[in-house]
Amino acid sequence: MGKALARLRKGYGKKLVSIHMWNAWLVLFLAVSGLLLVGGFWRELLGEGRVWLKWAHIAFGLVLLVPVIYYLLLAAKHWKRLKGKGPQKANVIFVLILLIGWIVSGIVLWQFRLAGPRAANSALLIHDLLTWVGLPVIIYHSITRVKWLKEPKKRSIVPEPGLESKYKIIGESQKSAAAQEPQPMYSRRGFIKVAVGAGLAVTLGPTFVRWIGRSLQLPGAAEYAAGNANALLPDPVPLPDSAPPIGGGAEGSFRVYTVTDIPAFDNSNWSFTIDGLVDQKFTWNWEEFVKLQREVQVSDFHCVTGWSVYKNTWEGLPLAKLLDMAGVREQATMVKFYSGDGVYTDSLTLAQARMEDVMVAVMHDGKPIPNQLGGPVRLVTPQMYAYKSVKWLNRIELIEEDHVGYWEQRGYDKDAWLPSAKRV
Ligand SMILES: Nc1nc2c(c(=O)[nH]1)N[C@H]1C(S)=C(S)[C@@H](COP(=O)(O)O)O[C@H]1N2
Ligand SMILES: [Mo]
Repeated sequence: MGKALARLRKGYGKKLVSIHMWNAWLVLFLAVSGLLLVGGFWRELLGEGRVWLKWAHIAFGLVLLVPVIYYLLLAAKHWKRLKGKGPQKANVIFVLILLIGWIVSGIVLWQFRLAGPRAANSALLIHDLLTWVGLPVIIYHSITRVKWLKEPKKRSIVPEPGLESKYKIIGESQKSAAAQEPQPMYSRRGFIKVAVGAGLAVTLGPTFVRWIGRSLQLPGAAEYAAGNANALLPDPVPLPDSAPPIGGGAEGSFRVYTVTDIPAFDNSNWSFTIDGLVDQKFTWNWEEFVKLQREVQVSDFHCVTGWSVYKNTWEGLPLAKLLDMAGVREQATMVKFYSGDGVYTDSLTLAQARMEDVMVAVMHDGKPIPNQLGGPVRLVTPQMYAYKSVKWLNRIELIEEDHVGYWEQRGYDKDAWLPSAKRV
């Protein structure tokens, strides 16, 4: 009877140790892959590999459910063992909230199409926030609790004596040394903990503060306008619907995305061309371009990574009107968009391009679009994710064959429709 119980308890301790180990490796992989995925620098460097990394991140994130569920099955028992150990209980709860929060928000981000933009938006914030809180804690935990710093009796996962040799936590020599003179061991541990904590605070602190700043108070319209490096004259004069904006002013903030340096334009280096399979090709300079008849629309703007800006009042040229001006030839099937950054492109089918809300936008909420946000002219495709919204748009080409855009070459879905879109 006693033996059976010992075997049972032995198996249980072993299980906890292996759950902890699997969990640690998974979280390490997820942290590294996650940081590579968000880093703008790595985005470009990874190229096509980014797609694989994203899928691996999602797949291993789902695998993380295994140790979590497995632990939850053993939790009642572990909980009894932690009786009286308040800090360790708090620790377990913290880790569970962290892991479950990561998994749930990760699933929403993975299934952003089903979840819709608002849910994806919150999930992104939660996923990031948990990373910012959780990662430093985990790094601290891994460094300060490495085996040689640990005294066996203080471990929260205590294998039975028989397992001690198998999951060796502290070498024999160290163990006896610790037993003989515990004082220096403590102070060294204490010192290392403080050092690691300070190191993390110094290295991660500033980035964290910047992230909070960016998430909670992204630059507003006024700040972007102040930083606008475009110098195009004359300023376009807003239509009555634009100023004040009939949408009441955009809600939310744009995150500046670019795959190149942010370009700036003036009258000497800016022009707008529509060419390819058209009856009449046009090239306008700025003075000519601002004279073309504009219209106003209010629409939401959704980035596929989860953030949105609602109720934008855009003023510009409906793409369908531009296409009609140029006269689309019979053979044309696709519309290709070029950015003045010289790198970014995307395309729409003719039917998509002719949707009434697809706009070559010149103004946002009654003001010229600043260069950080793609001004003087950007494409707006309210029913699709914003990677279709080519910034610094300066050329539209009618083509016969398909064109795979910048992010689509790098794995974004060719199908950029929002869940709510009326597909054409
Ligand atoms: N030229 C160019 N256009 C672009 C991008 C880019 O990197 N370069 N990013 C796209 C993506 S993924 C998004 S979400 C929006 C972001 O627009 P914003 O930078 O004005 O917020 O621009 C889209 N158009
Ligand atoms: Mo995006």
